[in-house]
Amino acid sequence: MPLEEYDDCWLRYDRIDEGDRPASHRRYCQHAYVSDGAPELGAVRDELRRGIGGLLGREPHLWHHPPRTVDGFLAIGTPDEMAVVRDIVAVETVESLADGGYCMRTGRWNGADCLVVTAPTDRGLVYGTFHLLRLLATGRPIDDLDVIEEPATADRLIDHWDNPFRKSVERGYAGQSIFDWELLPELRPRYEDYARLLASVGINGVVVNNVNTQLPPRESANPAHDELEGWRLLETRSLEKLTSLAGLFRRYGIRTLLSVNFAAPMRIGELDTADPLDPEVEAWWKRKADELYERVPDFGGFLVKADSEGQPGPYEYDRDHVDGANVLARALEPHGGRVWWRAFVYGSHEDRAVQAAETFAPLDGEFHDNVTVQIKNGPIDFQPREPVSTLFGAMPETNVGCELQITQEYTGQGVHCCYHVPMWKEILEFDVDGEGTAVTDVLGDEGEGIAGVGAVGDDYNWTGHYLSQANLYGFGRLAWNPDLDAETITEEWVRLTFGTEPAVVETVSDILMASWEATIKYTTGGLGLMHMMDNGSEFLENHYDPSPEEWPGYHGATADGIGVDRTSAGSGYAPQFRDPVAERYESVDTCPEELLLFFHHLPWEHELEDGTTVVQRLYDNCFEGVETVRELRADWASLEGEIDHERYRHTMERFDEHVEHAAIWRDTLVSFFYEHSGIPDERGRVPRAN
Ligand code: GCV
Repeated sequence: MPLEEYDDCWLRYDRIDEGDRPASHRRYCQHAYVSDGAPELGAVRDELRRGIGGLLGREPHLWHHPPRTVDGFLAIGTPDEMAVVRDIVAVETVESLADGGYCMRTGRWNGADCLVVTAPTDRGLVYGTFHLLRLLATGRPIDDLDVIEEPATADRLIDHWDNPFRKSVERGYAGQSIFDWELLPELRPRYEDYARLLASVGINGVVVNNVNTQLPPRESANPAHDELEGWRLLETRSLEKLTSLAGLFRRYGIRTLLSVNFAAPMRIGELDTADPLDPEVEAWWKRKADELYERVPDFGGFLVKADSEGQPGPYEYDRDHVDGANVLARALEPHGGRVWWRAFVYGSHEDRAVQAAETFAPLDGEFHDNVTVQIKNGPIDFQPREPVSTLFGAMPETNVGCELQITQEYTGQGVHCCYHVPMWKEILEFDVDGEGTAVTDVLGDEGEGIAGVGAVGDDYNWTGHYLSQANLYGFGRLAWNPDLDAETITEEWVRLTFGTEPAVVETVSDILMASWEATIKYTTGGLGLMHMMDNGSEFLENHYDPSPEEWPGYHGATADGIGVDRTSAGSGYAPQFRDPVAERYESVDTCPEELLLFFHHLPWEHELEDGTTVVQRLYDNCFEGVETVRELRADWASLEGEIDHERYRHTMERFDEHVEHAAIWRDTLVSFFYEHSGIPDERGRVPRAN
């Protein structure tokens, strides 16, 4: 009986029949010569055993020296460790690659065919190995390879919103946290498999605890939130636990980071202030950083939510975010650590959309080099669709990071199928200055990166919904290479997860690709409305059901129209963009329809480009969204017998609930639109009052 049971996700390595796979797989993969030394190379060997053993039915013979009598072998190592890789890939080519980059090339050496995987760093060898195994698992030939890969952005992080000691996960829909801080430093087998999943898609950092490190003083806080103790992870007695986890992640090239509490010098230390300009506070952070690095030499750094939703910050001392971030940065700097300082602030402006840029843009250029300002993709909060944050174009002199949400807080949580990759593509490709500078270009330098709010929990299937695993996979692949198109990532995930049968690949891919648009339609009506989810009586259980009446400030519905004026005549979000982007949003005529009501308050009968009125389009979209979900359910049903029963059945149950819940959304929204507008649906689908 295994210690723990859980799904293999996309690292299944199911045996492929000899006749169904290219001959090159066996030719190059029966013998492998892997250098040793670094912990990452142990991970490489283990993965080759698992992967090749599973896919080909026999583990490779692992050589310590290059085989002389074998024609066809795999060699994995850095150029300075292996003559064979130096002879097949020029050293300068390898050395020019960014950390994490790698080359894979076939060639001849000593009269034998061989395939080399090489990289300037051991972490790159891990990524190269996973890439090779991905080719094998998806049935691609490997006899003529010439691949050079490097990550588009330096840091690719998963931010866990896990509450240590409680084991709960804020906005987690897959059970409790996989991290057991009571048990640590003892390690669970699951941690290693988690590290493998992350490394296989190029993730190189994990923040292990929630940005909410203490109870925020909210009226609606529930008892589950009362004991948030993430701040305790900085205590000396917790560091042994962190050390053990960090050692495990290190083997897969992943650095460990912590969310810290800005008031730690008071909560953990004996100080009576956390004022960032107080010399004793400065000294406290330095001592703490030294202590941490003594145990975890490759510690990644701190993530901080300050002066946001009740978390402490520099404002209490009349200091600003620069003062706050820089004191931590100075402590981490000698050790190569980084501060990820979140720009998620709201509460002081009537329209929260404008606040982050008003607060942070004036501070551009003042943050230390080892500070990254971490910006949520949009100005509100991970809505099904919202415009891109203006901050990406407003801090040219600052390292910035983009925060995306993998977990589906506002997109159906653990029940709805909503694939985020097409949304992330739209965000990452957004042209911030109208001159072709995409969000990804802004994230390209050293010290910049992408963080995804994690989705995994202790459930058998990791993410609550089997299809949500695709969001974790897709996040990693896009963070590595934002130029990959959504279809490629999707097909790759489906083939790895459900096998290569064409009908299955096509059906599952189509379901995923259609799901986000459908979610937008029934949860917002499209046209740029958002945040019509319930606030709930239970803080952690909200944002699932529809409740548009609760949020007049977000949708702006009145008897005469709907939408919020965020132009220069309104709250001023549109003019925070750089021209010509600002101009495009400013005018009703040029604002893209999918964001129209985010930027403009318009009469219900305002005519859209095709002559449909606003209210009619909202009705139509709500109905269409639910119709699509019904079709997705039917498509999934067609897979019965084509995939294993457990995953078929579980996902089918989710679709049953998804269809029902999407219809509740539709009925609530169309009734709401009808009640405010008084205009009936011209197609006679009479809205039902709730
Ligand atoms: C971690 C939203 C979420 C909170 C989350 C917060 C944040 O408000 O609902 O659960 O807290 O964003 O990103 O800090």
